Amino acid sequence: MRILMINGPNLNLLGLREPDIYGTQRLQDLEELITTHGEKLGVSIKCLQSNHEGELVDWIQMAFDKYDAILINPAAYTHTSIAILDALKAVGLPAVEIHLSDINTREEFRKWSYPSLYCEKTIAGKGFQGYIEGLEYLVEKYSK
Ligand code: CA2
Repeated sequence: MRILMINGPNLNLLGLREPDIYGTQRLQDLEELITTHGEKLGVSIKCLQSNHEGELVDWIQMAFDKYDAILINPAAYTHTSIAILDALKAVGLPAVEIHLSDINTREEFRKWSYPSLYCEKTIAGKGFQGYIEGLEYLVEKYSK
């Protein structure tokens, strides 16, 4: 099974700013954690991050027939991007939405999520553990 993990804008700053909200670990730590956990589960993980909405859309489109599922934290585009929702719908792969912080207990504008209209699950407020849970969900449900 091949899984594409996509992280959106500003997540390249993980561990460098706002540690009270996003923790002290770096994006590279997250990517290593998920890759290693994927190996234990017998799946391969490709990790991508971009600050650009169109690039995120391109990668979701590219996933069609190359990957079996998508783990995505669209970051701020969660709350604004119909383009990312449309790309997920168009590609039709199983997808889980992850947020490091609990978007339901922060500002009002973070409560709305476009990708949640498509994603099978939204996991928020569990930090890196949320990505592990999302990965395990996809592997348990879709690994052949
Ligand atoms: O909690 C999450 O994972 C978010 O997707 C993170 C986004 C935010 O816009 C969403 O509402 C919730 C922001 C990502 C910013 O990442 C940073 C990481 C370290 C330092 C500064 C920003």
